[in-house]
Amino acid sequence: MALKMEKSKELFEEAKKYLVGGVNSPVRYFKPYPFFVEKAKDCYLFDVDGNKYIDYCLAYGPMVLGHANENIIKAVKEQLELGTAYGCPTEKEIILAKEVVKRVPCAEMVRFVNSGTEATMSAIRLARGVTGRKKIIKFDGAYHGAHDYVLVKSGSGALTHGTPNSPGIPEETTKNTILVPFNDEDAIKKAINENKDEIACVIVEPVMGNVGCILPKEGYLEFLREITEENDILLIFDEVITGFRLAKGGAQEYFGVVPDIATLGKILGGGFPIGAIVGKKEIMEQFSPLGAIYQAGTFNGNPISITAGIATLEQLDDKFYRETSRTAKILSDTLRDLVDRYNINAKVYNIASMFQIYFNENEVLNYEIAKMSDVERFMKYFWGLLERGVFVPPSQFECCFTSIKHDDEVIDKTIKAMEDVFKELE
Ligand code: HOZ
Repeated sequence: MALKMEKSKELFEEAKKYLVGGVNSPVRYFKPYPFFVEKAKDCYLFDVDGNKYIDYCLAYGPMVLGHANENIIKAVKEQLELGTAYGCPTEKEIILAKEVVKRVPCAEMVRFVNSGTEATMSAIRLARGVTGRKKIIKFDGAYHGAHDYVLVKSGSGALTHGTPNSPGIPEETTKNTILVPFNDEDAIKKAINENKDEIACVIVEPVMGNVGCILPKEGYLEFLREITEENDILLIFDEVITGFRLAKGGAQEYFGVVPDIATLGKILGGGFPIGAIVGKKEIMEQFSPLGAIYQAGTFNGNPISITAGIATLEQLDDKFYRETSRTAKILSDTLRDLVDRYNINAKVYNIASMFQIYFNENEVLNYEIAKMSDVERFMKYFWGLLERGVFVPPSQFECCFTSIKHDDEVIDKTIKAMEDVFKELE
């Protein structure tokens, strides 16, 4: 290995004794061992062996302002002095909720939770409670967090580590989860026809960001909106990744398709744990204490995450969207050029600040096609970049992100690293 990683190796050996697989989330593990981070600033991660990496993983999405953002630090420090959890409401929750409602088209009301997983779990419960129906439709390869309703044919670490259907989930729990391929109108029509009046919701990542970066075909999200409306099925956009990223109002603003419910997370917490369920008033009011659908949590709306969220959204101006989209496009175009120049079987996808290369000869429209990618070649690309100081998520089935701190100098360094890596990719 060209990289000096002795200290990381030592820490990994120690970590394995106490932490399952040496990590606290499977996506963080890669062979032979991951680097251990000492600190992070702007678009850089610094590891315990003194290596510095340009970071395109960005903690799997939240750090769009870069690491250790000054305004967030200042706001959170002030809040720390005032207390970290009250179990009582605060004015700041109203401030952040108002910001969310102002930006996100479907959001008339908000419930803050602590992770994207909690958000999708509660959103599905809400949809089932409101409609009185049990079945849900989910897309093959979509990842909506690590809870039982949705951990079937799932993406992200579950796919990377070869367990898209997790043992430990009773089939009774997932027998009501109907799976269909993404971007396939006939498949979902068929599923709806075969389960008439039984489906509570369709849950979809408008851009599939947990199996790489799969874009919806033109008109596909509009089609989902129409077919769900026609069949009194609630449409849930899981915008944990796309929320506040594709546009101020997320994918629903970007594509002009407004769901009934949306789930948010990642960017919303500015690097602190958060999730949110948002939606139309008459739906959201079915949550307890107004309605009977129970949803609760000691740290829901905790003042630290809320403070960081306010300080984050304040900084997401037009320049932020313009710049993060511009840099992600430059890198995507670079990869496409390199694919052509070296005649590599690969496809590159990009939208706003998201991008990914698939080592795959086919257009990647869904999970089945994504799975045909050459993951060994991807890991060669990953290591080539890492050895040159560029960190992309260590899986073919994750997505890269740019932050506002990825300036032209950083992008040029990345391009140089990509060019060098492609020279070695056979
Ligand atoms: N959505 C993230 C990865 N695609 C989750 C990160 C994790 O599992 O740790």
